[in-house]
Amino acid sequence: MALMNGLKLVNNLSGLRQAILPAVSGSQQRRLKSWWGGVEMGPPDVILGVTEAFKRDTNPNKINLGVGAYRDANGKPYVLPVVRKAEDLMRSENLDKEYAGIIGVPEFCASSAKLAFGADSEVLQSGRNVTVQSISGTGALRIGAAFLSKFHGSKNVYLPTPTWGNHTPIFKHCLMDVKSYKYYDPTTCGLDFAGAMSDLKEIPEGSVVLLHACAHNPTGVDPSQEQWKEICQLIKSKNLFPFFDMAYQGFASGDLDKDSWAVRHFVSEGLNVALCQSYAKNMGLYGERVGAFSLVCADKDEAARVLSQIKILIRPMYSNPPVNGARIAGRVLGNPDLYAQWLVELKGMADRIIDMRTRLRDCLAKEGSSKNWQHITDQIGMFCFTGLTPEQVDKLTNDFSVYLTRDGRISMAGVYDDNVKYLANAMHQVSK
Ligand code: IK2
Repeated sequence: MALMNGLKLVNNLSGLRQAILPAVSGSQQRRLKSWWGGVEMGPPDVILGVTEAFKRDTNPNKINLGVGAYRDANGKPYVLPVVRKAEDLMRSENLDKEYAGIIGVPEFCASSAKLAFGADSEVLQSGRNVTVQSISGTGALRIGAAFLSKFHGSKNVYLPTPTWGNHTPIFKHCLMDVKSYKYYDPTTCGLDFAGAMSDLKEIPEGSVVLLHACAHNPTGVDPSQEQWKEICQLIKSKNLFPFFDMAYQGFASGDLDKDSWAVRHFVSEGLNVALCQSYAKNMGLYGERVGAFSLVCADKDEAARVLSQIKILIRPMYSNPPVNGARIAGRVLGNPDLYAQWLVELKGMADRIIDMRTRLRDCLAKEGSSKNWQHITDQIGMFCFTGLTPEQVDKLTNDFSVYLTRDGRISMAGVYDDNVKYLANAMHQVSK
């Protein structure tokens, strides 16, 4: 009966349409056909577009070094055994699927702040941090940018050159004025410390400065602790606002405390920082989208007011974050046995990447390359900024099916025993 009524309704509607159509003009008819005829084709994403091109390639030797996603020693995606354990634990707890609150899973937020600022942090003890769950690191940046845009006195945000490709669009989306400061020196494939300091000196008071806490993406070049101290001093004296992006804690050196040294140093110097965290890389929770955004405030009262406003920003964005990944991370961070296991597995990933850096450099030498590849082992974290030119990158892709971004960045996490020789040969062929 319901079906019959439905069919009648469809017939009546198409009859109505036929009755109306001849009466409307040609241009109106075109409008009825399509709302989006004027929408132009956009360019593919510079990083994720590389994966799309890789998937289309039929060469059995093809290598994808575009996206920063860890692969095991056989080149396969890796789910940390500790994550599987946490999932088993969660299954046995027979959890419900209720909404989290706007700020996400509270235990996860507390553990995440502890991981970043340190268990004995004065900030946590005095309750002057605001920490909310976010849709991974990208979501944390998005919340932070939205908050700054609404409440910070200056709309200027200074990004290092180069920086992760998504930083500019995220801040622009939030109507911030995106500017840059020098960071990388292509002649040394290392840090342009003098350039960075002289640019930071010129930045107007109150501006936001984005800092990669560790394992700078895309260059793999981090300041030393002495250099961080100088940067911190300058930012403090110029009254700039430090905004940390920490997408790789533990992934750079294998040591979580060492990798958060810069953040903790700034806080210990009395700077009230913003901080974005991601568990995509260090816990391998890429698609679970687990992260956190924190603001260190002057006191508990300020923190309560800031939190209330962050909730007001999040609510119309996505209402509240997904619970599954945060529950996994929360268990790993909160259970001493799982935490201890995680440290071992995290170090294992960091060490494999460090080992592959040495292997790649050795293989290039064996190929007979006379170029100086020392930066491959000097750089740190997931990426190596090879110094290859866009033309050399094109040749790598077209002649050898090695996929990477055109800035010459390779994800070291995609290099493993079976492809390192092939890669070294290809790099040598295009750069000799
Ligand atoms: N911030 C930085 C500096 C990042 O590198 C990332 C992750 N980028 O990974 C993709 C790539 O460059 O190949 C993020 C933030 C945020 O990542 P997510 O949202 O996945 O946590």
